[in-house]
Amino acid sequence: MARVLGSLLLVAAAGAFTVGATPAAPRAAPNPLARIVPAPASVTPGGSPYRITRSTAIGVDGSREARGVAEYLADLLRPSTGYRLPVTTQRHEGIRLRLADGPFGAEGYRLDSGRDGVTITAAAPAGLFHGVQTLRQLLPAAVEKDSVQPGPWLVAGGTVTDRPRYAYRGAMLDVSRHFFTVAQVKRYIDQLALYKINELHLHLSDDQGWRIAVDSWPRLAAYGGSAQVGGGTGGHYTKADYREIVRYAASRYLEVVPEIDMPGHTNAALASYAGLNCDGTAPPLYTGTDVGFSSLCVSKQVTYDFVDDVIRELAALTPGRYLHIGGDEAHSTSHADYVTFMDRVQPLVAKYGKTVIGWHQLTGAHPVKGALAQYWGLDDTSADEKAQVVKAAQNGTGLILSPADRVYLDMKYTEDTPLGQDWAGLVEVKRSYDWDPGNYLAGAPSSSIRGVEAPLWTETIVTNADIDYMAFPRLPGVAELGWSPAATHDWNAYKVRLAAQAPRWDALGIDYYRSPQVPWPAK
Ligand code: NGO
Repeated sequence: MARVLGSLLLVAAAGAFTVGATPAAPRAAPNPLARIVPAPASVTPGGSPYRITRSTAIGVDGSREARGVAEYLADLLRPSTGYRLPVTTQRHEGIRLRLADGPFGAEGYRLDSGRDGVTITAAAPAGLFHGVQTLRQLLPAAVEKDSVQPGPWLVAGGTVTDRPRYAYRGAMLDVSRHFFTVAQVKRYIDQLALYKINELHLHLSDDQGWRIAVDSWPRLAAYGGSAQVGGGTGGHYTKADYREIVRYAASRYLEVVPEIDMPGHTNAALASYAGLNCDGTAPPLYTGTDVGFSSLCVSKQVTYDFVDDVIRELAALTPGRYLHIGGDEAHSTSHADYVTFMDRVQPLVAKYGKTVIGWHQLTGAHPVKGALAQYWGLDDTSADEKAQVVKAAQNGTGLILSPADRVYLDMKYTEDTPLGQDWAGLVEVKRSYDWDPGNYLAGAPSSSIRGVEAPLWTETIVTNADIDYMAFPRLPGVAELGWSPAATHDWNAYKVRLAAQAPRWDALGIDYYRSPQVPWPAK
């Protein structure tokens, strides 16, 4: 009795719950509005919670997009609630998704929750989708399970008004060092969507493997894709596979950014076509993890015919705006050749209607107008190198920040981490979160900072469990750096919100690193 009273008091103290029509149901305080990751721009708790019940429907206006988001939400909620949750355009008690003019931008939303329902309002479908991710986190973690759970399914009362700090919030998966299937990529996409990440960068080629079918150069995938680190069988995406990844990502409001890394990191291509080599001799396939030993032949015309074909075919598969051309660690290309190569290749990206992204070494050449550079240096990268990047930013090059000693998800957490590398240092959860993209590169105009991206290089990463362990719990922190206003940044508050995500990961089957820096709930 004391316990029942205690929990009722707790619920009453949370200002959250009126004893309702079904007294037999277990009482629980709903997740507080202030527990969301990434932290919303503004949260005003208050009023009664909404309870999803057997009679809840999901109301939408007439648009196809709102209906699509509503169906996605219904698919999320049906297995664990066991409710029918029809999607309807009729007025109905329950959850409503509304597209309406308002100060929401391309991705923002407002979520209003009270006794009679939850309404998500946005100016664009992506905003509705992100609002749905917030609603998801307001529900108990058990909502993520794929079998019927007891509930109750309470959503705390109040209002969340939210929009992202940065338009570019990315995650990269290196599918070259180890190949990951379409199903594995989809699984990662679903994890990214939960944290409102909106860019999926796929590192599709490197020394160890070429992973995308190119009809005009079929040996790239057929032969160049047949290896991976450690000598496994590799693999590649057919065009249909790749379209399916793009379609699935789009259904989660992620844009796919394909990368063909050039002129270095090209052994898989050089092994597939002898003619691409300056000496006309194809090297063997490579299954090690060294970098910097390969280069396309800058002086041969066939190199540019090859790049033109690859970019044309890849651009045709890409509804997104960007095409990433790599450009890192071209240690086997002279500086003059590097500049010549980039001067010839960047216009090919524009020729096929796409915008260039390159690793930040591109700023040592002549980044074309509109190009973005992805910074992957360290806190202690030389002042000269940082100055080169900052100067490009001052001249209009946009920046995506991926500092390797902060957000490389392949870095070990501690010396004892079984997976990963440590060339950039050890990156515990606090270190990964505790920096500000807005003032990271002194002198870079704030308008040049387009966002952040967390790369997951896969020299040591093979399975879903490996991905989970390296991405969680660091990935949500990078997502928060990209989404949340700088004013919300506070490690001590963040670590509590982060800890509260753990039951959700358990329910989703995500196998995370239990960092001692985070006050995890007992298992
Ligand atoms: C570097 C290198 C990659 C490695 C990665 C491993 C960049 C941009 N180039 O990052 O080839 O896989 O480190 O951490």
